[in-house]
Amino acid sequence: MALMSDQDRAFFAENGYVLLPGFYDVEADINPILRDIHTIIGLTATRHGVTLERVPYSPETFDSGYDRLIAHDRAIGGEIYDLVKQIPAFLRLISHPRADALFRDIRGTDISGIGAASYGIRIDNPMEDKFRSHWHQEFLFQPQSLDGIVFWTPLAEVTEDMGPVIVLPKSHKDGLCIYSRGTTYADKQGAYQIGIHDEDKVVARYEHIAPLTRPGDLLLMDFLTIHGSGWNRSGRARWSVQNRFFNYADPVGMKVGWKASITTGTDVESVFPDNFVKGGA
Ligand SMILES: O=C(O)CCC(=O)C(=O)O
Ligand SMILES: [Fe+2]
Repeated sequence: MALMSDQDRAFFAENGYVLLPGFYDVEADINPILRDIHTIIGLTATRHGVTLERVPYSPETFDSGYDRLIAHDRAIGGEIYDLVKQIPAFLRLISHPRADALFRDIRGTDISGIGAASYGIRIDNPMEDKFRSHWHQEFLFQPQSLDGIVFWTPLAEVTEDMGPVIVLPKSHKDGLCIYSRGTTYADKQGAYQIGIHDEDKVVARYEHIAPLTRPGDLLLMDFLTIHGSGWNRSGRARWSVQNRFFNYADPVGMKVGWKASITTGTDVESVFPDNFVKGGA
């Protein structure tokens, strides 16, 4: 079976993103992750001595009790956030043979990579905007290869009010933006202080698209496509998987040395000195 139609391939090249409905096999690839998340929530509650009345596992109720657990103690949510990234079925998904083959095929390479700390499971809680990703291009924060691709896939159906990820079509064509630190996002922590310089003006140049997705669907985003989190105003956490492939054979990746995610301490201002406004202003 072809991994992607010619039409989707052309759409991705032109728009810098594409949605591939039903790319993964939900039963084989997604549900085992959900089952383990359900169990881990239960075990974490037990570890903290919290009694949770829970709906038994089903793909629709995999996070049953999670909302009450974080209402009791938000720090337990942080613990779960770290634990679910260690689920074997999740680690299988991020290096799924079909996903790897798709990346190699799109980029015409026979040597792909998965950057250190370049993958995870987002849990975007309702009304909690602190951990939203503001507008960015992946390559600045994951300096692995210029032609890298974000693979974004939901663990639960994403509805409009859950604040789907927002994509700016064709923004990849304008290259790596100029960024600044400590301006718009001066009140944020560490790497989150970095934002696109003159962000409002830049993002106003493009259309904004927020695709609705369901488990099994795969959203691809070019490493240069500007995107950001929506606002979750629903009553349920938005659970989603992010992983990324890069191309070792890309000359820009080779030049910068295929660096790990900024979250591991990569100093992106020294990797991209020409893409930062001097003096932070
Ligand atoms: O899911 C989101 O809100 C943001 C996702 C994102 O930035 C990414 O997958 O690279
Ligand atoms: Fe991103």
